[in-house]
Amino acid sequence: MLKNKIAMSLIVGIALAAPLTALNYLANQALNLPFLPYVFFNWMTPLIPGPAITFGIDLMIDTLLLLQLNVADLAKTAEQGMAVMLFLALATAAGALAYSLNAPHSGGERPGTARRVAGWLIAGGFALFLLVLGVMESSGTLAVLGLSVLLALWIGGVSWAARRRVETPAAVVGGAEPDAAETGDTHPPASVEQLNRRQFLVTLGTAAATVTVVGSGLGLLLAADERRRTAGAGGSTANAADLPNAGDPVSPAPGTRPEYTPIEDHYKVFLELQPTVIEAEGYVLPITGMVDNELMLTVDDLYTRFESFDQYVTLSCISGRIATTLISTTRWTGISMQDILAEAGVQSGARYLNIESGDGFYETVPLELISNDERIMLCHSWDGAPLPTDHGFPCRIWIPDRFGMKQPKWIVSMELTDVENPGYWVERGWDRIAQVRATSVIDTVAVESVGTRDGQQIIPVGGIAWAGDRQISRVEVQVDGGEWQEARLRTPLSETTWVIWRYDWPFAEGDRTFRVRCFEGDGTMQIVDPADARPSGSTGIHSLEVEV
Ligand SMILES: Nc1nc2c(c(=O)[nH]1)N[C@H]1C(S)=C(S)[C@@H](COP(=O)(O)O)O[C@H]1N2
Ligand SMILES: [Mo]
Repeated sequence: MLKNKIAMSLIVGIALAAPLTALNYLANQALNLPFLPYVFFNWMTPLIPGPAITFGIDLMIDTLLLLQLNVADLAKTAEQGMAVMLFLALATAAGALAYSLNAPHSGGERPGTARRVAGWLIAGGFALFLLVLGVMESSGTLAVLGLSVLLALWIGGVSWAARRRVETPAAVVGGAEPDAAETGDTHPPASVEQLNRRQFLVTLGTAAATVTVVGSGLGLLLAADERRRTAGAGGSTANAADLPNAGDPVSPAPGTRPEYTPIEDHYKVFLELQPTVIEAEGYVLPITGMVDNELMLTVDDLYTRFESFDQYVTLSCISGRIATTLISTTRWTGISMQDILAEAGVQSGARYLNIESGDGFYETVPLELISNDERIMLCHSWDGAPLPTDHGFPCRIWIPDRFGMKQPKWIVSMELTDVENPGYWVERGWDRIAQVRATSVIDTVAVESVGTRDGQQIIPVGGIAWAGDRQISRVEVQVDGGEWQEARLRTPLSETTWVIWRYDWPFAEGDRTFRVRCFEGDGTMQIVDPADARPSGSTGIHSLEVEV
């Protein structure tokens, strides 16, 4: 009987949680209401200790790699899926508890007041908590009203389910029930009870399934439509012929990644489950604290008030493993942080620039770094167009030779201070400086592109090497543990971008293992001892086995 009751409670819980989630998703797509599973997840993740997050992320990446899936593409989707599952589990638990405290005992009598009150406190508390989280995310009238209605419907569902199970047996069985219980003759009420239970389950199941399928189906249609509309925008304007190294004699081996990443393929990393949207209208960037003149920069100011300049930039994520796909190259346009700070007038004693972002991310840049490096820029455009939303509209900072974690996107405020305020990921155990580590990767062993050179048949092998702003002086390739051979280097797009290398391998058939290593501008070899990404970025040699 107890098992029965637990099963019934769980069924009721999930039958209410699923339509709640589906309707919320539809309202999110149609009316821009906050999507509670994401809101909850975003609220929860900063509270989790750093090592636990890293463990979770590692587990996810391992799983994706094991399934041979593209980590850069799928990590966010997997995380979103987890957020929805977690929310479904929580809402099911809350609904099941509230229901079981309110539903009739096996004999049909109502539970005592204390139990019922506890049930309503759980349901009401859960709904109120979600409402508060939702309103913190978006406090518009529509959002408040919409979420209230959704959550009220959910509470109504719990109440309906509990009452139906109380009233129906009484109505059908009438006054006979106590007698039956007394004489121990439970047979007739039990079969009525069974019928009643079946009907209840059918009604509940049909209603839940219908709302869930229709709600999530419509929501997914709207989402697909939105993707189609936004996909048309943007697109790379860069033409290979316009790139600064056009005509370089070293051409990439076939299968090497594009030297200039199309914007739509640029890797993306952000804390929350969805990118932060900042509207241009009404946006101001306050630059405050230890300055003589506080500045309030509008989006227009970003484009026109200072002189803009271009830099080709390779950006990478510190959490990537050897040969990570979390690395890309494009053209950044922005204004020098030195110019901005000159206009603000830095007061003596100021030592740090604290930056805050629209998604709650934060970082600190030492002012000394800025005054020594005019390349540090407040970037407003990529590839000749305003920064895409996903990549930080309206502005983000660029700091040469640092991993992405030091470089906030969606900047909403800057404050000059004399106290260091460790950044978001620094506080979670990652490197305080996060200087780029030299890395080299084999993209291709182009077995389909056999050629001849000096009478010898060759197979082009190629890839990238990168060392932040420290440049690459040499790349070497090794086959099956033989001598290290020097590859040819293509002139990079800038001193801070990756270098495309190519090695024309005099081939010999068989299963071959290729390894690559690079040397920095001053001759320092990349670190070849393998190390995990955490805390300072992964090191080690990339190797690739190929059947030739
Ligand atoms: N506001 C904000 N800025 C951020 C992040 C973030 O989550 N929020 N992630 C950082 C990290 S870890 C990386 S690797 C880069 C990624 O930039 P991209 O998504 O444009 O490639 O942004 C950095 N700046
Ligand atoms: Mo990152």
